[in-house]
Parts: sequence; C-alpha cells; structure tokens
Amino acid sequence: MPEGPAVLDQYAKQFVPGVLYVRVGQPVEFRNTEDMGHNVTVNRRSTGASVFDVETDPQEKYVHTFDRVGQYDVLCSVHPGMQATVIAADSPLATVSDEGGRFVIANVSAGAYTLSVTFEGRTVKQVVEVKGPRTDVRVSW
Ligand SMILES: [Cu+2]
Repeated sequence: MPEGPAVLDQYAKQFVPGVLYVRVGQPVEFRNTEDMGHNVTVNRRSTGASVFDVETDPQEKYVHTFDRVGQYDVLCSVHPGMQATVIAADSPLATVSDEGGRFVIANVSAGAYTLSVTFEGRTVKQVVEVKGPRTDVRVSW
C-alpha cells in the first residue's frame, strides 16, 4: 500500500491526472485548487452505479476510499468537458503508461500472469509468462 493519499486535482477546468491508479483501501483526495466551483461525480464504469456526487468549492477537497476493484468514471457536472478515470486495483502490479504506451512494472516474481490493459475505456487481457529479470511484452490490441 502506498503511503499517503492519491490525489486527483481539479485545475484549469481539468482533472489532473486524467487517469489515476489507486490501491483499494488507499484514500483518494479529490482537490479543487483553483478559484472556481466544481463538482465530482464518480460512477462505477461496469454498472454505471453512482459512487458519490459532491460539490467541490475552491481550495477544498473531498476524500474517498475505494473499497472495490474496478474502473470509475469521474465527471464534473458543472463543466461537461471535465472527465477522468480512476482505476482501483488490489495489487501493486499496476501502472499508467507514458504517452507512447510504454510502461514498466518492476519487481515481478517469475510466474504466469494475466496482463490487463485499458485504453480509452477498452480493456484487453493477455497471459504473460515472467521468466527472468526482464520480460518484454507487446500488447496485442
Ligand atoms: Cu468543473
């Protein structure tokens, strides 16, 4: 479990970062660090079920701890263009790629794993066999 909360900020009429990976049980601070009122609406992507819906006044924050693995759509009901994704996982073996889609997950023990990759709402899974200190993976999209 990472130390401290994860942070999803509202700044310049955007959620920053656009994709946030958190651990189940890790507090997440939804901050508003600009002088403009916002809202945070979070829905579970798989079902559309509402998780919470709160106003976030300037310089305020709302803390939520996700207790279920899954992907969550984050919206601001005040500004229709504002959106983000929270991915809550119960494993440390997760990361967010760079802009080129490259990623590194360190300290993975040898064995067979199912790699799950999500991009713009679509998820693909493939089996990965980790055998040595470095395993290169190309995701079949
Ligand atoms: Cu907003």
